[in-house]
Amino acid sequence: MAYKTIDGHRHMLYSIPFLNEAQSFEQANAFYEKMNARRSVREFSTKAVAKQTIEKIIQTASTAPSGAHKQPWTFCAISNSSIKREIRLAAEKEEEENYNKRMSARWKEDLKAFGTNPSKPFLETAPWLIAVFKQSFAYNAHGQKSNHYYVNESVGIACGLLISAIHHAGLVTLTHTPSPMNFLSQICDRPENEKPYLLLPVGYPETPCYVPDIQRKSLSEIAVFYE
Ligand code: IYR
Repeated sequence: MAYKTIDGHRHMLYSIPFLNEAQSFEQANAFYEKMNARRSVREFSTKAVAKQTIEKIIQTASTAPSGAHKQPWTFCAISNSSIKREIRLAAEKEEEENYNKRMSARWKEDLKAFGTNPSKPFLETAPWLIAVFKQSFAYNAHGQKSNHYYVNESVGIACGLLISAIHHAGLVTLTHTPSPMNFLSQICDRPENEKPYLLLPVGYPETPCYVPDIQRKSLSEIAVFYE
């Protein structure tokens, strides 16, 4: 029996390939090794990335679980150079304000290891920018307002999958949050139920490419086991 009905709604039979303990550890370890090699990158090559690759990466992000399966996200993928330039100029304008006025001395001190500053050339050099929008609510086919739930959690999870998919495709990205980023709503012409969430340049790393020499926390620093 492939289906059963619960409260009038169809549920379908589901299974995943069984992995024994050794196979499961092997896969867990291999994926860790893969993901541990991911780094946030700020130096992008101008080398093109095929639109179909970006499409698949976005489809992967949209496999994320979401509150009541509302999938409260919109991914705007931009390769158009004049739109990228417009985004760069607007982001740099906000970042100038941030670095010179809004950010505390301690915050700027915390960022020194990353060598960041208001200049964001990667917003033009990267072949693609993905602007992620969260949908606070939606309108259904009848024009009625439909609620969305756990929007930040849902879109955050989708962005995690997006970043993993980018890495898996041999590409790099940066979780960029120019702040405030309302300018993205205007430039991408998004409706009022959508708010900008993250801006991710996507492409190949520049060669050579340098990243900060930083360490990840150890397992004992991040996990507590209750056995
Ligand atoms: N948005 C600024 C500042 C910045 C803030 C944090 I927290 C970072 O981890 C990195 C940068 C910028 O993009 O430069």
